[in-house]
Amino acid sequence: MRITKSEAAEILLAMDNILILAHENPDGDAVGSTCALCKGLRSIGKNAAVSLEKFSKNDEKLAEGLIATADFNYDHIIAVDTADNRIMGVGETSLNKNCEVELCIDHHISNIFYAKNTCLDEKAAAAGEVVYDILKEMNIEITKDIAECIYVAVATDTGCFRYSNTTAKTFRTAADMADLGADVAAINKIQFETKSKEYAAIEKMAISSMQLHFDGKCAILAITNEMYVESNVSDSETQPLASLPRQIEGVYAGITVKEKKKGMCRISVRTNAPVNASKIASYLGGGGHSMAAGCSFEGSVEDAVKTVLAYTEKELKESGLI
Ligand SMILES: [Mn+2]
Repeated sequence: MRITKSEAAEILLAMDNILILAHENPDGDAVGSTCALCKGLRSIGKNAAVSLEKFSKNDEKLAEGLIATADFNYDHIIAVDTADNRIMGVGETSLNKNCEVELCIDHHISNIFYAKNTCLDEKAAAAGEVVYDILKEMNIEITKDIAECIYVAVATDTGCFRYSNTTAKTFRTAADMADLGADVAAINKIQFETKSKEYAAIEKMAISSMQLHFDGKCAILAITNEMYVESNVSDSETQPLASLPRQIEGVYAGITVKEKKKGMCRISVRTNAPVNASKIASYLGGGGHSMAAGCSFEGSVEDAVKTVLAYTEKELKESGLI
């Protein structure tokens, strides 16, 4: 059932012993929004914890002390920033992806309504924005700690307020977080102005692998397993690679194929209007937003590239660009 933010607030107020999950490969929004919610719930005396799959060390400070231990007892499961339970990250728990989710808080237009209750605001730039609205409905005091989680969520999902999902409300949310004490300069430096040597090494290889197709309207990066080994980068650090191909002038579809392990690829699609990223990803069983989407692909990098290029060509044609 689709519910409003105030209904979500009521449901949360009635719950205790709460486990909070997010999608696999958790990004800044997934970590920031789950941790903000967890901290908010704990601040009013609820027993709550977060279970996440491996995330970037940039986000480690946000989750300090919140990760569910093996003996954490819960009565309710909440999922944040997760449009589809097939991409649910269950972390160290013994849960499976089909676990019964009582409440889903999300901003993906591709949400499949797998949860008992879904609070979806597809206009929100980040799940963190929705969590902020719900915490306010619950009259929870937003501490500096919570504000920093929400700021990370909103800043990372908008590429530091550069992507087209950024709205006036996103800026207002960010401004509120600054007012509430979030150290935005320090966070921006960590999130957007610092890269590890390992990441720098794979970025260099990724850029050399870039190819243009369809009259320069599509750029594609192929990151092989060998590149991961050579650079020694952790997978959770490689998320910024996805934004590189779309930065090329004239590109409408920027594709990144990452071979996480042999025969298993992750495809990220970033587009400029009118090309729809979610449509391209959905041909391969994935989804997301109109300008940022993703999917998995079983097969070699070469096959993944060939297949995603075919669907990209289809979408470029349907958009009247080629
Ligand atoms: Mn998000």
